[in-house]
Amino acid sequence: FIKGPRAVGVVGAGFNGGQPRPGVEQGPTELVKYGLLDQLKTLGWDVTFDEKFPVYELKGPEETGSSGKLKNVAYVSRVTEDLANTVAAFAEKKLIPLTLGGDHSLAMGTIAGTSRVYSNLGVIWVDAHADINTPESTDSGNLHGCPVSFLMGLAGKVPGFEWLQPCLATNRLVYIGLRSVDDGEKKILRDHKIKAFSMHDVDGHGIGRVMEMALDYLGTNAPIHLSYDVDGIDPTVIAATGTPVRGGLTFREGHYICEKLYETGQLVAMDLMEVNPSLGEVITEKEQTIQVGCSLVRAAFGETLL
Ligand code: B3U
Ligand code: MN
Ligand code: MN
Repeated sequence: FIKGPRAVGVVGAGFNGGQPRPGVEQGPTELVKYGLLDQLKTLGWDVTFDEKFPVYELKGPEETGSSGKLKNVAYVSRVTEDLANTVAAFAEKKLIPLTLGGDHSLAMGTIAGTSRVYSNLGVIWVDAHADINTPESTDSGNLHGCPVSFLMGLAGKVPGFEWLQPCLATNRLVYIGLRSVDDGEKKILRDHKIKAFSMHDVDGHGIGRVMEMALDYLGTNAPIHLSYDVDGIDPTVIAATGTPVRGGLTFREGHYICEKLYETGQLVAMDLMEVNPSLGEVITEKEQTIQVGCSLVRAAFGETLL
C-alpha cells in the first residue's frame, strides 16, 4: 500500500529526561534485541538503523537545566533538537522515520523533524494522556506531559527551547485513547477546539468509525505522523510503561489504528514511545477491586469527559 520505496529509518532514542522514572531509556535496546529490525526486513522493508542516537543518561542539575516548574529543560531541548535533525534527514531521503523511545517528550523532535519535510502534515496521537500541558498549566513539570503545546506554539516562548518554532497547527492533530487529562489540559483542548477521540468515543463509535472520522478530519491525502504512546493501550496488555491508566484500547483496537494507517498509504513517520522494560508489576485482587471501584465512581462524576 505504501507509495514509493518501502524503506524505514529506525532511530533508537533511549532517553528518559522528560519524566522521572528510570528504565524508559532502555526501550529501544529491548525492542531491537527482541528482533524488531529483522521483523521489518521480513516484511519486505529496507531497514536503516541510526546507531548514532545513543542511550542518554541524566547528568547533573547544571546540565539538565530546570527552569521554573519545568524539569530538565536544557537536556530535553538538546536531545529533541538533535532528534529533529535525524528524523528530518530520513524523511528527506523518503525513508519512513520510526523513532523508538524513550519518553514522549521526544515527539517534540520527531514531529518538528517531519513537519520540515511534509507540508500539510497531520498527526495522530495515541495516548491515555493529552500531553498538552504548558509551562503554566503543568503540575508535574515533566516535559513528556507537554510536547503537543510546544509543537503548537501554545507554550509561548520557552527559554532554552529557542530552536523549536511552532510547526503544528491546532487543527492538524487528532487524539485517540484519551482518558487521563488534567483540568488545565481540558480547557486548552476546548479553547482550541482540538480534535480528540477519548476512550468514551472509542466505546461509543467503535475504533473503525473513529479512524474513519480521524482520517476524514486530517484529509485522505495528507501525510500522517503516528505518535504512539503505548500507554494508550490498556495496562492489562501493556504493563511496562511509566504512567499506565486503566480502561485503555484493547490489543485489537491498538493494532487497528496502525493497520488502517498502513492501508491508507498515508503514514510518513511513526513514534513508539514510553516502553519501559523495567516496569510492570502484579497487583493483588484487593487493590484491583478498590482501584476499579474508585474508577467507576470517578467515571460517573465526569472525570473522563473532555
Ligand atoms: N498530565 C500529567 C500526567 C502525564 C502526562 N503524560 C504522562 N503522564 N505520561 C503531566 O505530568 O503532565
Ligand atoms: Mn501517556
Ligand atoms: Mn504520551
